[in-house]
Amino acid sequence: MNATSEPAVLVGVVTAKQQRRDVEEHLQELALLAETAGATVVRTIIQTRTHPDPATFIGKGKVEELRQWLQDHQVHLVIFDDDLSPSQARNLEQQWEAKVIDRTQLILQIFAQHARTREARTQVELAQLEYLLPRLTRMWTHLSKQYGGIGTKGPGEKQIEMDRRLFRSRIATLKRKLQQISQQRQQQRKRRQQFLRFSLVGYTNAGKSTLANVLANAGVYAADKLFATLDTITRKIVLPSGKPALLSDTVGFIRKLPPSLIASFHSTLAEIVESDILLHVVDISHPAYEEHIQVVLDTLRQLGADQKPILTVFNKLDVLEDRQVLPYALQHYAPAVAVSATRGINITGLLEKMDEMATRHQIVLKLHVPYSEAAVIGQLYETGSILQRSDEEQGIRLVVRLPATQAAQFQHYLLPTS
Ligand SMILES: Nc1nc2c(ncn2[C@@H]2O[C@H](COP(=O)(O)OP(=O)(O)OP(=O)(O)O)[C@@H](O)[C@H]2O)c(=O)[nH]1
Ligand SMILES: [Mg+2]
Repeated sequence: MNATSEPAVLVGVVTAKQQRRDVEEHLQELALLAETAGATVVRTIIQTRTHPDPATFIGKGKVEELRQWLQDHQVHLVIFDDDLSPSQARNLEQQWEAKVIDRTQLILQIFAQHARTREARTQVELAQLEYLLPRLTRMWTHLSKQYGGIGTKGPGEKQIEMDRRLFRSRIATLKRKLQQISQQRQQQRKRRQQFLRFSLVGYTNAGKSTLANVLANAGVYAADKLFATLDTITRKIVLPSGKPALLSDTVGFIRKLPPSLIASFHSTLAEIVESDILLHVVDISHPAYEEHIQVVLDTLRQLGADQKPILTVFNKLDVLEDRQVLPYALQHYAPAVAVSATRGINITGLLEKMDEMATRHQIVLKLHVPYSEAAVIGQLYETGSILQRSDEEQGIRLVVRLPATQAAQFQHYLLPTS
C-alpha cells in the first residue's frame, strides 16, 4: 500500500438471478476501478441473498460484523458493486461511520480525476451534479470533512452546502457551456466531412489508444488504467489502397456506465455516431470478453450507433493462452480480425480489412439533381458527404460519398460515368 492510497472494502451480492462466477468477475473489475481511483482493496465480501435487504442491502448480521471489522482495522471506505438507494447508503454510513459508495460513484470519481480538457471537465461535472441532485438530503458532509478522499472529490465537498436551486442553476450553466462546445465540435466535424471516418470503440482497457498509436503513429495516451482516455482524438491515416481516412480514439465503455455520463459525454461520443465504420476493439485474452462485447453493443445501441458497419478487432493476441477461443471468436463476430497492438502482429491484416470494409460500405456517386427537386439535396447532405458541388443552369451537379446501403434511393439522379 502506498502512502496516499485509501484502504477500501468491496461488497458484492449474489441474488437468485445471478451466478456466483459472474459476481466474482464483476468484483474483480470493481477492484481495478477502485485501484484506478487510488484505493487499496483490503477485503472483498460476497454475500448470497435471495433479495437485497431494503434498509441495508446486505443482511443485518453482516452489517454488524463488518461494523466491528471496519472499526478494528480503521477502514472508512466501503464500495458496493450494485447501486444502493440513497437511504440504504445513508443507513450504512451511519452504522459504519464510513463512506459508502457504489460502482456509479466510483466511475464518476475516476472520470473526474482523468478529465483534462475543458470539455471533459464540464461533462464530468454535469454528470456528477445530476447524480447528486436527487441525493442531496444524504448527510455525508460530516464524513467527507472527516475522511476526504474517494467519493468526495469534485463537486461533493464544496457544493454540498448549496441548496437545490443553486445546483439546478449550475446544471443549466454547464448544459449551456456544453451546447457551445458541441456546436464548435460540429463545425470541426463538418470541415472533415470529405474523409472516410473510422472510430475505435470498445471496453475500457481493450487497447484502443495503443492501436490508434500503431495505426496513426500518434502520441495518444495509453495506460494500464481504466478510462485513460476521456477525450476524442482524431488522426489522419492512409489505407493500403492509398485512400486517406480519419481515425478517432474515444472514451472506453464499461458495465453499468452511468446514464448521466453517457448523456453528458454526448458531444465526445457524437464522433462515434457520425463515423462511417466502427472498429470494435476487444481484449480477447480477457475471460469475460464476450460480456464486454455485449456491454459495448448495448452502449452503442443507447447512442443510436448500433446500425453502423462494425469490424471486430480482437487485440492482445500475444497474451491469449487458450488458442481454441480464436477460431470461434473470428467466426462468431465476423467481420473480424485478430491483432496485437503492442507486438505489431497483423496490423497489415487489419489495415487491409479496413480498406475492404471501406469499399464495401462506402460508395462515391456522381449525380445531377434538377432544381425542382431541391429536397433531394438536403437528403444528400444528411446521409452523405458532398465532395464536389457545382450549381449549373439545369440543376446541381454533385460528387457524393454515401453509405452503400443508401445509394439505391439516389439512382435516379446518377450521371453516366465517363
Ligand atoms: N499484451 C498486450 N497488451 C496490450 C496490447 N494492446 C494494448 N495493451 C495494453 O493494454 C493496456 C490498455 O491499453 P490502452 O490502449 O490504454 O487501452 P484503451 O482501450 O485505450 O483504454 P481506455 O482509454 O482506458 O478506455 C495498456 O497497458 C497497453 O499496453 C496488446 O496487443 N498486447
Ligand atoms: Mg484509451
